[in-house]
Amino acid sequence: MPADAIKAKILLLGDGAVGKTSLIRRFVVDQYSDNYITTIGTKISKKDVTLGQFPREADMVMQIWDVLGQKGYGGVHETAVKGAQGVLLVYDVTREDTRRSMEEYWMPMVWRLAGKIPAVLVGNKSDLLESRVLAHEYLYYLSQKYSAPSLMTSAKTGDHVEDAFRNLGELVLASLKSPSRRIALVTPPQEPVDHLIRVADKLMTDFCYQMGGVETGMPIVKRQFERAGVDVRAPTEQALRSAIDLLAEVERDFKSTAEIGGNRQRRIAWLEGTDLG
Ligand code: G3D
Ligand code: MG
Repeated sequence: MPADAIKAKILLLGDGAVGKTSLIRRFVVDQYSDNYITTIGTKISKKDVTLGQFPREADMVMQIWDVLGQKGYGGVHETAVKGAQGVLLVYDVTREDTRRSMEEYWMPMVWRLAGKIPAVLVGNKSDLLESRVLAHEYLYYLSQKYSAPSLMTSAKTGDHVEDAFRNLGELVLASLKSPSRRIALVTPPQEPVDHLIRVADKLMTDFCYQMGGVETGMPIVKRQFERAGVDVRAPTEQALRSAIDLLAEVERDFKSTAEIGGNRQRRIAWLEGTDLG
């Protein structure tokens, strides 16, 4: 990629298990695996693409953010959505609830945090559909409703995966050429979030903040959460307590004893519900 390539932050959002991680794997390394590993926090990949038509092509470095699909992780999601230039909103064409939650949860979240940024709607797992007619009609309806392109993909066969990312790339390119003022929209209030999920969310965002960012912080959080046995879908108090201890252990390499003690105390206070800001 030439040095003047455009850099764009692209984000995938949608419920757990709709295929976000698989779509990124397919697009970035052209592979597919059946092993389902819940994404913890955020993972960032890069892919170079050439967009536009000859002779006016443009190079773009896509920084692709894979974000955990568990609802309630407001801090983690906010960090990911802020500053994003484009979003792939993904649902699973075989699970109606994931389409509803794309419309009722993920889209409003993007609008609230980043305004109306370029978006492409993706109905994934098309290989599992028996009749594609209805699914296509539905996709068309969504596309009209939100004035956004929509595609049916399969990360498994690779069908339309590249199209989805390139489509978004083109939209981002166009929006960078004629920037419009983006107004964050007011969206309906969300359901209250489980206390332990809020704590897990705060631990992730707090640690990443202390480490100077998601790229450095999140891989560490992920490792320690795994060691502590934290299930991000339903974290237990005990697992979070042990994650707090493990994070403190990591901090021993580069923080003062006083700082580590302070961090630990603050995190325990969140867990015990005495202070959740
Ligand atoms: P997520 O990152 O959105 O949570 P994943 O989703 O990419 O981890 O995928 C969740 C499950 O759906 C995985 O299967 C994965 O293999 C499967 N999957 C993803 N995309 C497709 C697709 O296009 N077609 C089919 N048939 N399956 C897909 P398991 O079985 O491990 O749950
Ligand atoms: Mg995932």
